[in-house]
Amino acid sequence: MADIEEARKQFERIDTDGDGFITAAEFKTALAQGGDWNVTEAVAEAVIRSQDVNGDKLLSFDEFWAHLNK
Ligand SMILES: [Ca+2]
Ligand SMILES: [Ca+2]
Repeated sequence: MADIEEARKQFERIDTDGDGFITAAEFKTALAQGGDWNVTEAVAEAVIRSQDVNGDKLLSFDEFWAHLNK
């Protein structure tokens, strides 16, 4: 069971424009900052797609949280 406070902090760090949704571009930037420079836009999109429940190509906190608890 992940910690929801930690998850929220992590989510907010990735969601750089603070609109409450993580885009593929934001995800890619976050991974690059974490030192993972091999992640391309296509990979980031695939990761978002794999966690995106409602198909809007954005990751909401609920979707992010659900994935952590799988
Ligand atoms: Ca955002
Ligand atoms: Ca979504």
